[in-house]
Amino acid sequence: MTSFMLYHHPLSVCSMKVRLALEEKGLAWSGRVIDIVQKQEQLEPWYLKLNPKGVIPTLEFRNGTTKVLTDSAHIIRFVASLSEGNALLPQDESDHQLMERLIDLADDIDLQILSYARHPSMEKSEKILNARVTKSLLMAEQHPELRSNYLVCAERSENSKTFRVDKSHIEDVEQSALEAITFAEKQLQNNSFLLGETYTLADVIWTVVLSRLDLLGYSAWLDKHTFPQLASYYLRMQHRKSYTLAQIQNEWWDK
Ligand SMILES: N[C@@H](CCC(=O)N[C@@H](CS)C(=O)NCC(=O)O)C(=O)O
Repeated sequence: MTSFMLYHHPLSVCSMKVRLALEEKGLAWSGRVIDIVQKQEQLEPWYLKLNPKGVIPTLEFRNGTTKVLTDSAHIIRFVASLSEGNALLPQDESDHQLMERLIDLADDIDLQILSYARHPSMEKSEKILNARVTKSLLMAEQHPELRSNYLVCAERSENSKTFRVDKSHIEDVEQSALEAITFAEKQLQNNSFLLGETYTLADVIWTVVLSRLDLLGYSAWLDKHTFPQLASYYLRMQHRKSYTLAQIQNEWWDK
């Protein structure tokens, strides 16, 4: 029998992408919450053995043998490729290529750095990043076999601290997000979904991206006068049952 175990966090945008893919596919799954806010459980050695980068989400797919998948964009493509459940992939090859492009565009928006840059409390979010650096360095000493992984984790959080206050870096991220959004807006012209009249994996990832941009206060990008197609699409996506089931939550962590 097939089963799915997702290591995730309710408020993590990467986790939301996978939860929404699982719900839209109509698959039953179980989850284990990894506390990336207070306890920094993503840095526990047992978890690093599953996900060497020390990030969520991770999906364990059990089907006689166990397959461990990391990286949300990779996981959602895997989920969509399964024969069981609802179809989330287009039939046509040119539609498939367009879907891949839309997924890449959404995945390339660095929502993490925008989230750190726009967190309501710079102090509290800095505390989280500092806790990650401290724990990574401590674990690197205590677990020499995982030292190189822990050093990468420490560097990632250090980089986040630097880039989130780097105005020109944030402007570059915002500019590429805006280009992606402009592309999605054109795609929605006369279409119910990003690829036409059928819901696909591109809609999964874009729904989560729009929801995070909404939380981050990019209201001009979700405004019906600026991007009318996208604004009404976002409203429609929020009304899907999967949006609630997958807990696509517009909430800040540790305000
Ligand atoms: N490209 C990866 C990024 C994963 C990622 O950065 N996850 C965040 C949560 S959304 C995380 O685990 N952060 C904890 C940390 O950086 O220590 C994916 O999409 O899965």
